[in-house]
Amino acid sequence: IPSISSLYRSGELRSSPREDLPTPIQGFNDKVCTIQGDITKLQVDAIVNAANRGLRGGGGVDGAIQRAAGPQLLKECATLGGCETGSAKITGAYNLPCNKVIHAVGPIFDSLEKSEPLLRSCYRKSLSLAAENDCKTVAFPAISTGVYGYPSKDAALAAIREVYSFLKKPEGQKLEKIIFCNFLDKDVEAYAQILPTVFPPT
Ligand code: AR6
Repeated sequence: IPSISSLYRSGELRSSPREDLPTPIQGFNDKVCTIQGDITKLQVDAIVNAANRGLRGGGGVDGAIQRAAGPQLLKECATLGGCETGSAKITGAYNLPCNKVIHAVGPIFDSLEKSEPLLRSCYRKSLSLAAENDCKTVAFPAISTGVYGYPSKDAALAAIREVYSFLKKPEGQKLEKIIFCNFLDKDVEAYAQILPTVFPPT
């Protein structure tokens, strides 16, 4: 497994190396996993949607979630008054097999300096909403890595770090399983490379 610092040196990762690298910890790795496929099929407590600020539906994973949930989801979204970039809101799941949908608004990729705190914030808010609503199993797509243009490896590192910090907090103890549900090979590869550096296998 290449270390995070070797990924920085090779130029594969560009997130700020000044930030403290998480000390790899044993014991949390059974709480995170990755799968490749369609997030709308997952029977979990909550799936996270990569939404837009208007919460008005769209393409990509948002389109897939809206289609599978049925028109009532968009109706509920329309009552929420939108959502800031870096934040998240929760709704019912209607015809989806999960119980709740958490609509997170990731940043349109700009510089890492501007985009990384916003991407991390939408993972943090989503995890808080899950914990507050008793959602113990939560699945995330690779937020912002589609039309919003965030580089996959940088996005994976931001997501994994935020999950790591959240699981260490008291409110994170309620969560039982975080599933990174990737669709494209580039994101599958990014997670395969980075997840074991933060959550090493026992
Ligand atoms: N299951 C899991 N992941 C998926 C699925 C699926 N069914 N379909 C696509 N992905 P994107 P963004 C992956 O573009 O970049 C929408 O129009 C996809 O391969 O859906 O955050 C919204 O309304 C990619 O890795 O979201 C916003 O306007 C990831 O989901 C805007 O796009 C996210 O890609 C948000 O852009």
